[in-house]
Amino acid sequence: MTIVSNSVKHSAVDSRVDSFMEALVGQFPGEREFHQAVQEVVKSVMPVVLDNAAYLKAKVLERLVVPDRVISFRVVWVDDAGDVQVNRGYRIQMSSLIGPYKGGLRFHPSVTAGLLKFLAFEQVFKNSLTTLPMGGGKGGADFDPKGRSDAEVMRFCQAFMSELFHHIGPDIDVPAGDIGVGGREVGYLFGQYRKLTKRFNGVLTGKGVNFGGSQLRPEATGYGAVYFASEMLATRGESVEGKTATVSGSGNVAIYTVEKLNALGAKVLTLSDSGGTIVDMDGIDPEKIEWVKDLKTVRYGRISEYAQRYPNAEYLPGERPWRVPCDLAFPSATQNEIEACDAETLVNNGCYCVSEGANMPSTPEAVDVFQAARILYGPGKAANAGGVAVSGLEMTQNAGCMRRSRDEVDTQLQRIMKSIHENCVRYGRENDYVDYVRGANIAGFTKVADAMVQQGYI
Ligand code: NDP
Ligand code: 2IT
Repeated sequence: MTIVSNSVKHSAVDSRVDSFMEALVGQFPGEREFHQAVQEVVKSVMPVVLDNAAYLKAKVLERLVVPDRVISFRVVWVDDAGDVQVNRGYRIQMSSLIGPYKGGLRFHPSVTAGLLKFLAFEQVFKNSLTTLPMGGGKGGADFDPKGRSDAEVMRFCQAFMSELFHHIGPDIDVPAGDIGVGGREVGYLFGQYRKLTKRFNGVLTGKGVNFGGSQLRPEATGYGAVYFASEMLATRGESVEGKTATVSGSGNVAIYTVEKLNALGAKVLTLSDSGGTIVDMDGIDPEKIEWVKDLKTVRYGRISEYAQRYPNAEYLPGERPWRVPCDLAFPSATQNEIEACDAETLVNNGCYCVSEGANMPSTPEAVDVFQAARILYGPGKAANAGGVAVSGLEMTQNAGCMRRSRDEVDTQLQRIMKSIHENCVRYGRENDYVDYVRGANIAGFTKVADAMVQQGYI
């Protein structure tokens, strides 16, 4: 690959980015998060594209922003009161250039085709970074699991899969979990797929370990985000041991981020949900995080209950964790949860390493604050790739009818996070600073763009 030649001037690059984005916004109006995600990638890779005649001729950027297909469907189910409910379901099959479509399902009332397009687009580059052969996709529904009974969640999953099964398969498209979709939902989805198709295969990842799931898949995203932070800190001769950390969210990614931070000797001060933040200056220790795991995955409760269970902790309704001073921050809830003012507060209070467990949790203005302050900033598509990487291992495990031990998966996960970090440094180093955004985007993009050129105009 050729890195930017000096002949490509910055102003020329900027104007190409502007005209590309203008066309995109015109083509896909109103899809704000999708525009945001594309702009970040296009800013990073435009110099590489302008310097590569084959990429220009093949119109790689213009093709990468249009999904292979967008599947949209009605999901009809009956709630516990006997009322008929109607939801919108989607699967965005973004790119299968380097492998079957791969990416999670999100069940949340905010889900739209545009929101899923941003996630599917990010997934293409993230999956490419993992070094495993996976294309990119994302799906979900505007179903809100909050307050729903187990039986309602099961009926919804069955209704959702009754349409989705037409479009997926172990060598076609392999969904997994995301917000609102964890082990319970994947189990119900898999059961319905099996009933409809009579097939037992690796069509979904994040399955229970007793029916083909990989060891360590639930832990993988959170553990991976901490391994990525460790790699970033190592570039400054440091580690997470003895550091204070803030974590947002209290779902799958947040819980296992805290678990790994504790194991490596850090002290975690916060967790949150859409209702507010809990601050525990004594640290959310291993016993407390076990309690949170039970709260969130067995009782489906709210994080405010933590402050009742542990009275030394404080609950801050309606607040995010970012004004609590810390060394390390792990945004692990949702997109755009760190705005510029939050980023300034974090940096001013001494935070110097941000590892994103969530997808696109920092606004572009917040990223500018982190990078201007020269802190270690690991964007989601690199830092949270451990989850889909272990999903990729689960796919190979299912295809080969074999099983890996927990230690084997953990070793692979650490190796993959290290290799993602190395690639970010390789493509993102600028004198004594690593721009992990640029590094991740260029490393993820080149592999996919080369595959596109090599496969012809299709
Ligand atoms: P969960 O559903 O397990 O947990 C989500 C957490 O984030 C909950 O605490 C939830 O609070 C909070 N949250 C969700 N939406 C909002 C919102 N709009 N405002 C404030 N808080 C919110 O999801 P995951 O932990 O799996 O996912 C978290 C993030 O990590 C997402 O960005 C996801 O895309 C990303 N991710 C997940 C991977 C995985 O393997 N699961 C892999 C890579 C990235 P509440 O209960 O109040 O809604
Ligand atoms: O955003 C993500 O990478 C995920 N939700 C995990 C996707 C997967 O296929 O494991």
